[in-house]
Amino acid sequence: MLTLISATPSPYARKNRIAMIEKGIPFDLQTEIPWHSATETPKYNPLEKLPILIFDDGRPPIYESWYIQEYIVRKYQGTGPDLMPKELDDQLIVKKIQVLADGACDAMGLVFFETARGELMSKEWFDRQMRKVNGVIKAMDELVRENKGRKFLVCDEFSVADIAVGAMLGMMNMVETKYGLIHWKEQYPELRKYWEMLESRESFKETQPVMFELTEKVA
Ligand SMILES: N[C@@H](CCC(=O)N[C@@H](CS)C(=O)NCC(=O)O)C(=O)O
Repeated sequence: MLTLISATPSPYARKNRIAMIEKGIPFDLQTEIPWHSATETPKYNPLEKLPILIFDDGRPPIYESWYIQEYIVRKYQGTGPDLMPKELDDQLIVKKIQVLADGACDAMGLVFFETARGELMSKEWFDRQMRKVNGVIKAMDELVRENKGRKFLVCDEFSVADIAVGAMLGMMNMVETKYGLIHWKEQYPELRKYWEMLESRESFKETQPVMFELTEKVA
């Protein structure tokens, strides 16, 4: 049996959870707060980050969400949907979309900890990260509009690119609802429609992000 170390708000772990649910791969979920001292993440990953996929047969654990997606897609080819187009050029487009979606999540993570610094918060740093977030959201909206009514981003087939963008927008929705830091849904109605279509899938419904409260000082 596989175990995924995950956190309830993590868009990264959500991607892996969605991919495994879509493919019908059974796994146990180990939910943690990676910022707290009780986390098991350093035991498995020197970067001390989740998601981490643990095997029960002695194989070393793997980490980094895009790498886990790669593992799921390649090792479970033939189990459930491919989640990856057949042609190399299309695969490379999928990976480029993943880079942007993950980068937006990284920038929003930095914003989150910057705002926690209170008076020490750097407005320049905050604005720089928000530019990245808004830039990626705009680029994703362009992609959806260029797609002209096709349901999914690459080859009109559901893939890990859609999972990455959906998880990223889910994070942005949570941030918008809880902190009001961004307002993308009114600005980009087409992107919103695409995101809502993704969120209506069972795998997305089962993995709704939920923010946790940090009780230990992190930054
Ligand atoms: N690039 C990594 C990012 C993972 C990441 O930032 N995870 C957060 C939780 S959402 C974490 O574990 N942070 C703990 C830390 O950075 O110390 C991935 O895609 O897996």
